[in-house]
Amino acid sequence: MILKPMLIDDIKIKISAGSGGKGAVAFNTNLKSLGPTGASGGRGGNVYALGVSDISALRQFRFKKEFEAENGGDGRGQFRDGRDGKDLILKVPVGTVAHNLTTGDEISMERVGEQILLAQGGIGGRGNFHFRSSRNTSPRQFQGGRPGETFDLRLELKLIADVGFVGLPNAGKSSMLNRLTNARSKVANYPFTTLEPNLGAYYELILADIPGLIEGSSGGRGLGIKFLRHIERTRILFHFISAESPDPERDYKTIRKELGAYNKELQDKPEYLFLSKSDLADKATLKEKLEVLKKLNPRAIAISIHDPESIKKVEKILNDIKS
Ligand SMILES: Nc1nc2c(ncn2[C@@H]2O[C@H](COP(=O)(O)OP(=O)(O)OP(=O)(O)O)[C@@H](O)[C@H]2O)c(=O)[nH]1
Ligand SMILES: [Mg+2]
Repeated sequence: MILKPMLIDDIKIKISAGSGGKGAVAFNTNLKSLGPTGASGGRGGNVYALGVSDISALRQFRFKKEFEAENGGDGRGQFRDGRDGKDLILKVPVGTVAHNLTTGDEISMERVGEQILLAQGGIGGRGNFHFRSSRNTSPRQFQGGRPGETFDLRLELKLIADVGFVGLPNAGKSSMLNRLTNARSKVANYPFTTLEPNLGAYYELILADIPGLIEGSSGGRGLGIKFLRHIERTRILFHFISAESPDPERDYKTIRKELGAYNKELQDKPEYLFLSKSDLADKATLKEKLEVLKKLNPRAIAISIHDPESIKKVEKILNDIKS
């Protein structure tokens, strides 16, 4: 068995930008004049986040929790400014929301390659050269460097997918993801097979399969609330209800309720309803259950991974979404 490490999607770290270097106090000694030559300190390094496509990139923060950019160098004599501190660039997956826990500010990483400033380095202090004036030709003043910004940062990954798969456990979500894309989501005949979200690409559409939801998920039951965040930003929901279910309407309402309890907006997303594993029900029962679902959502269709015609229907829906 291949053990897949757990997806890290919510983690807290502390970041500190570098402090500025202090200004120097120095005088010109080799020339006749005793003019000030103390230069300024360098700027402290900034801390940036860089968007990457690897959704497991937050794993680097699992054990190491404190990250600091370099301090600026101190100013020196002979007008030599201190060097700037090196910036620190943290790679985070696209879809990460970074919450500054001190100010409450939040920023969202939307694109691969995008670089966002998280913490600003402190400016360097001025050396005595900058304090010279006609009245004070030999100043001894200088400034210390300013401290860099430092704060606790919560990094929360909310996958950015076009379509989110939702439903009770064992409804066939992962099977359909695998059928439609080249994903290898684990499939098995027991609830909670999927323990973390899986992504698959259908042409340019990203499909996200999340662990099964149950009554109380939004309050933390089962695999709980933890995964609902991953469908918050999907455009469209595919809702799977097994044709084996004794009461499809109840299943539907259970899931809808959990979605709404987590975030009302989830209930407003366009939803396609699928009566899944249709090959497992006899014709009459299937018809009856599909009628029930059609009353809830006129777009409901019956599907099965063993029925190529129904796969085509799902692909047609995806093609329409795509265009
Ligand atoms: N006969 C039949 N079995 C199916 C179909 N789709 C899925 N299954 C089976 O149903 C079981 C559950 O499928 P999964 O794809 O793991 O279901 P899931 O909704 O991802 O389940 P969780 O990850 O637990 O939420 C597996 O044994 C699949 O082989 C189908 O269309 N027909
Ligand atoms: Mg699954």
